[in-house]
Amino acid sequence: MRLAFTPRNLSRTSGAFVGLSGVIRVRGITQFRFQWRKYSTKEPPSPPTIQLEGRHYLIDEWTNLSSHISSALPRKLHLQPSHPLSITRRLIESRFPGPTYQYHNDLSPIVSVHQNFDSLGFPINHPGRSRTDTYYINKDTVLRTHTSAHQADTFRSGTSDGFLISADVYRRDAIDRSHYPIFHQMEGARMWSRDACKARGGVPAVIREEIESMPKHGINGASEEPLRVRWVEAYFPFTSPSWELEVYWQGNWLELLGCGVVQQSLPKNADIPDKIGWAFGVGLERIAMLLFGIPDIRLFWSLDKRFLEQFKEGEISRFVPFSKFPSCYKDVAFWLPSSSSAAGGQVSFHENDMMEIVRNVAGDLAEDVDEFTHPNTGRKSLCFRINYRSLERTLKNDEANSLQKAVKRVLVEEFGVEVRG
Ligand code: FA5
Ligand code: MG
Repeated sequence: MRLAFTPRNLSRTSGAFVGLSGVIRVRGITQFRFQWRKYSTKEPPSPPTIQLEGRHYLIDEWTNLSSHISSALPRKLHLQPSHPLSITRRLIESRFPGPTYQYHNDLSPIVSVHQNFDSLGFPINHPGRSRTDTYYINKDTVLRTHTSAHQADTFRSGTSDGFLISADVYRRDAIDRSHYPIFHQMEGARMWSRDACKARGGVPAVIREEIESMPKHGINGASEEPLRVRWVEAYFPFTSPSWELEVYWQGNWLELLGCGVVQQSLPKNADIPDKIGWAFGVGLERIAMLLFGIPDIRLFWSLDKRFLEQFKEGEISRFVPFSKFPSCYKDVAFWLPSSSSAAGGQVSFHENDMMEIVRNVAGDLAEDVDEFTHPNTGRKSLCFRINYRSLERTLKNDEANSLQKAVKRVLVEEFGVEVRG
């Protein structure tokens, strides 16, 4: 890892620094402001920390949080009453009534590696744990990658048989119209005592009975066509068997949720070994896109009145696009440096690093980023096509060119690549 920092503010009193703040870059793609807390010549400097939600966290070689991400932490879109994500959340909550189901909507996104991975049985070499996939605050602390991070604690608290947890989650992931590095999930789970169900025909019979009695709704969403859905067998370390539910959307299968029967290790570790249950984790943006006819996941983050004023608490309405602004495609092709010539040894480059660079440079002006194979050469180089497009205005070619120039600069300066075109 390469670390570089640009001091912004050095203050000096009676010969001793009392404060130092600036911007720290970990390979350019990861930058945030830091503050060294007060010290004098008598006191050794405190190690660098990052402040999130009012607390200081030590940073280390695992830290890979960008300012684009950390600045979104306070938004809490799922709690804004007339935002489509909150309307969607409330609609699902109304089908899972209390007191059986308790709702948790304000759990902090900052969780331990143990909560996010270990408590759910993720093996140590699971790709989801890598810094290319997960935002680490430091080696022990992450931004939750899924609401399942709270399953074990909520089962252990034992305050209700079922729960719904709605929250913002964070992942280094692809850039396209259905993926965003910050999105919202709702975790649902329900436990039954095997003994208590015996007299009523066993757990499956009791579940069937309960499903029959759940409140129904007649909502079809924004599409006039009947929805095509399919169940796909899946794998999660904490459920077995497991499935994912997909729907047909804009010409492709779009995944909505993962679910399954909770692995027995979870109730066992939560001191409720007699219990058995199911859990699901649904992407709230994906459901809201279908319900409201929202064509691009970036729109959820829009502060444009033309978006926000279309929605009312408790109402499902069809999104009316403002207008379709033109796209601006820009390609970049580059060779990675050989590991021997790379400063500091081996350089590894993951597709998600490209996504992170583009997000940091272009923010929501990047609509999608595709990796493709350059047709003219057998030699392996990396080629990406970036589609710049604003949802709110016409993007000028000059503006797209300067974004593209900035992306190339980060690639060269921070990853040492040789740009070919
Ligand atoms: C999970 O996150 C599991 N925790 C779900 C689960 C819970 C399984 C409980 C079993 C029991 P997955 O990675 O598939 O699974 O994500 C779940 C849903 O989140 C996806 O189906 C999709 O709707 C949504 N999602 C995933 N990545 C993104 C993204 N980058 N942008 C928007 N939505 C996303
Ligand atoms: Mg999935």
